[in-house]
Amino acid sequence: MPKLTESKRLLRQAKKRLPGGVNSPVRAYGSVDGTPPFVERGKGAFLYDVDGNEYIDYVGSWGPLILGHANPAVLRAVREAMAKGTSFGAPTERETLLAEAVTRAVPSLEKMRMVSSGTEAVMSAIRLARGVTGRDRILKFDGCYHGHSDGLLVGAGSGVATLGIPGSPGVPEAMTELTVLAPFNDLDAVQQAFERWGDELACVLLEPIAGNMGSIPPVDGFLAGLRELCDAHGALLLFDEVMTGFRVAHGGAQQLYDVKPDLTTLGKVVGGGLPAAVYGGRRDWMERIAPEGDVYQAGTLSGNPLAVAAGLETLGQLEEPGVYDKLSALGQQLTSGLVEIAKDEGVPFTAGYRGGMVGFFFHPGPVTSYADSQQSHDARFRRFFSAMLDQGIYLPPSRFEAAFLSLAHKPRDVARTLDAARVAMRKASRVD
Ligand code: HOZ
Repeated sequence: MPKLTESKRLLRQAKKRLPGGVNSPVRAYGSVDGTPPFVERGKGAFLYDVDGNEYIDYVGSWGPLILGHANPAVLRAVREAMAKGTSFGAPTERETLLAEAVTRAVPSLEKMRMVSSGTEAVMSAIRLARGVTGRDRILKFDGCYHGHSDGLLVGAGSGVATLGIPGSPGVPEAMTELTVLAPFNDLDAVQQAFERWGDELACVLLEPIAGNMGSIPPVDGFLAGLRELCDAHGALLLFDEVMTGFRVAHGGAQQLYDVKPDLTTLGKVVGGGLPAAVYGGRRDWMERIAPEGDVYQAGTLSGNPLAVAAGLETLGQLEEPGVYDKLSALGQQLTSGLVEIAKDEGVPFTAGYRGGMVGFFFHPGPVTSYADSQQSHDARFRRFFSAMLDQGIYLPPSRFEAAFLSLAHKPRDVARTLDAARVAMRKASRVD
């Protein structure tokens, strides 16, 4: 591991007041047996910790930082907004401008509501789906993660998968009884669920490219098949694009796979590194949201002017031509390089990317479900992760998280990462 003396001290101190010393579980490095570097600052593709170590960052604050750290124009926009006040709890023009930028990129969001986190966006979208259909059950997929609201902590990925928590105490069974679970990419299982619960299902909810059990794309026809089943049974199709929105393509996974959901949630990139998220969809359904309609949802910091300024500047930069080609080229360079190295070292391994979202598994592949992703070799991952960190490469500290590229990454950063991967893969190959 790199020298982390000060980080260790800060972690000890933090643990006295914060569970695990952190404010979100995976950050504690529990599953990689290490000390999380305490961050001092970030710039572009790089992170710097309090011990003076530099890292090429492939976490990007878990997705929002598609322009890299401390993008000068984003900082300027936030500073200018901040000078006028940090929160009003009253409408501002920029909220409409941000909504217009979202609709330009993702036309299925004809109307939307801004909230502060992905968790909030998904739980509100589900409320709307239940409100418009008059049905209570929802269907979600094993290993997909949609934030930490009660009814969604069933078969959840991300930290729940990382820590191997089967279900969380504090979540009453009554809250999860209405959640029907199906394996990701298994259309037959969804068909069966519809046969059993068809007229009770308000929505089918999924990350169209799963990103919280590693990164797993939909198999051919899966999303289109869900669309058909939802239409046939009067359920809404809800895409959680908190991770994939503005990340895998300008119009998200729904653009990439040409499948139009009824409702969509966005987060991460849409807030440009500040807390903002969105849920929205068909105009007439969104008009059921209060005050236009009867489905209630509200928030003091919703549409916060600093987050809106950061989001607006970020989405503006993402309208430039060639942006997603650039991210894809980096994704291609990184994943094909990793696969090549693993092959040289005789390590069963598979990797893939969509735009700036990257996934890799210590598994021969294909990986199409949570069950497959759980077979990814944990000890090899941990050895690889530590050896990469040692060499200044900052990867997500869990085999169940996606990695992210930014427009600040350069091909030479990826080349340096692959040099480090050669050493790390050799170490991973020695693990049984
Ligand atoms: N659940 C987040 C990743 N999928 C982690 C968020 C964080 O730790 O900041």
